[in-house]
Amino acid sequence: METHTGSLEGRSHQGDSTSLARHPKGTQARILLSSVFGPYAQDDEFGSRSINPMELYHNQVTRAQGSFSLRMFHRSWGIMMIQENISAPCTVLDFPTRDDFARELQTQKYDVVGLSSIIVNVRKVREMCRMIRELSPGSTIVVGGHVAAIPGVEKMIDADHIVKGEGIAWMRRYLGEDESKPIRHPAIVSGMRTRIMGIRLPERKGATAATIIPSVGCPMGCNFCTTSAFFGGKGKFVNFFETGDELFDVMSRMEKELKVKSFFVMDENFLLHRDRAMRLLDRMKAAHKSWSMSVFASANAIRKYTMQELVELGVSWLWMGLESPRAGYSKLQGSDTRQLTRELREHGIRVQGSTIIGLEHHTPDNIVAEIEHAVSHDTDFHQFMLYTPVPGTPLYQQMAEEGRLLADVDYADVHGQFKFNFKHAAISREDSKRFLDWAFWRDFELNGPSLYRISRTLMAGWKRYKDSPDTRVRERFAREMGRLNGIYSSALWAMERQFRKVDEEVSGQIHSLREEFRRESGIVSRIMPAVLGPILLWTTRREEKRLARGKTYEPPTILERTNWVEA
Ligand code: B12
Ligand code: SF4
Repeated sequence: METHTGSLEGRSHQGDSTSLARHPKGTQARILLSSVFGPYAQDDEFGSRSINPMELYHNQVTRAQGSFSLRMFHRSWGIMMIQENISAPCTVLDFPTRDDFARELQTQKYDVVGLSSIIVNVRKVREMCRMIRELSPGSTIVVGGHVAAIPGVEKMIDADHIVKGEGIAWMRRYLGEDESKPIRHPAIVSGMRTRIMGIRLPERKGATAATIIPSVGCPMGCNFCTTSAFFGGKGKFVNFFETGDELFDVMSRMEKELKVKSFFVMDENFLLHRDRAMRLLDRMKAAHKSWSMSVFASANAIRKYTMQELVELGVSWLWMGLESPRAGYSKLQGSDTRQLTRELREHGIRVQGSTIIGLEHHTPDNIVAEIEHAVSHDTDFHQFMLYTPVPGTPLYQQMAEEGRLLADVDYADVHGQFKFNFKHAAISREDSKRFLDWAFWRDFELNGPSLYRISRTLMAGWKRYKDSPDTRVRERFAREMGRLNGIYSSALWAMERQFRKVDEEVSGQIHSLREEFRRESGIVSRIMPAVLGPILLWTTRREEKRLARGKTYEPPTILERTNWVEA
């Protein structure tokens, strides 16, 4: 395993060199690993922001889509990975409230409390360190995750160790364990509490994909990319599973444990490692696995595969950067991303585009055209983010040297969904938010709800592959189509009616797709919309009203113990 860990010194009176640090109790030490406290979707003095909820889609992808927005939560996988790979008694506390956190510190005795955070939540980390000192003064405080990249963070929070980069190896070393032992992957259900159109979808075992984390970091090293920078930067990354064989074994284990056939592969650029992916495909073919996979990949990495290879691999959802071709990122080199997106969708691969607003060459005169270009990809989902120099990245370094970082911006607002944190040559801070908001709105107005778009892509895939000679491929599309039969065809019925208010033309397109569903699918899909459609229309409208009144959603608090013995 290639690792890149480093450290900043913690409290000066402790004064140890973190890379040499060892806990005296070794694997007997009792460990608490916690994410930062909620609630998240509100404005408060600890840096929570109502526009920054603990949700992926609603935060940065479908946030302008009102009641059609896809709502769900994801666990804190970093601390789950660490917990699974140490033999000390360990508790993971995910999404606690401050009271939950205080109670856990008071009712259990912990030798080590590890906090995981990203930069926006640094003030919560400061408060949690304060609480630990007060409520559990004997505990050693370890802080990890992206928050560690803030320059001078050791002066902002009262921690003993601040760990930059990969944390499993660090924690193993700290507890005196063999850090080169193979990584054991925890069983992770990728999402929870999914809501669409005002209803919470039932949670059946196996219905939600398993998350697989093959590696962290990305060797492409784009200048703004915080995950690439945090795990070593250009040319570097940390592989947890080097080979296709190892990945196949992990996925087979997850298939058994979680009863899943679909996987959310959390790797910044999964398709870049072609040998690993192709070996995985060989094993899948040999074992007749008709799995589906959601992956992140850059356009140049996708181009290394034929459509047939992608379909056989089971790639069913792809997250891809669509930065302006004028920005000159090497990951886009030689790609016509519009044509690529169209082609992928024709093969049933749902595309999530990601576009950066406020690149150096953007001006008030050209930004509208650039957004129109992005939106014209007609991807299934579209994420928009402000160009943001984030501590730890080459871009941050460059902006600091050029004196362009704005001094008075709170870290809680440096998340790419609010306003610039730097001086742009042509676009003002206020306008940055206006353009960003407009991009989300324009994508929704022109292309319709993402829920409709994914149904359309799936239909294209189904029509193309329903008679495929490859049984693995055929089975996968039948499975995915089967899932759409009931609830999605009813959702289309409700969407068609509700969207008439926004755009008649899109509503008409939804109607045509619904007709296609009627023709292509079974009896369920013909009858169900008549019953469930009106109910969904009612829940959709109820949800619109709730959202207008300021309704937000919070993840549940989760507590999990491993190797546990009561103290
Ligand atoms: C899943 C995810 C989420 C989930 C929730 C995660 C959670 N429960 O907190 C959701 C979707 C809700 C989310 C939301 C947001 N996210 Co997010 N998210 C991710 C994502 C895609 C995966 C994280 C992950 O699990 N990675 C894999 C694990 C293994 O890596 P890891 O978490 O970094 O953990 C390793 C090390 O950091 C370290 N470590 C971590 N914790 C600890 C603790 C200790 C004690 C130690 C020793 C070590 C350690 O060891 C781990 C193993 O090596 C990352 C991108 C990425 N590829 O990492 C972005 C990312 C973390 N998110 C990011 C951002 C900015 C956000 C948002 C602000 C949204 C936005 N506008 O972009 C919101 C914030 C919400 C909020 N209110 O806090 C940024 C963070 C930037 C930064 N430098 O701080 C990232 C890096 C994406 C990016 N490239 O910009 N996110
Ligand atoms: S290709 Fe994507 S993940 Fe890799 S460095 Fe660039 S932005 Fe980051």
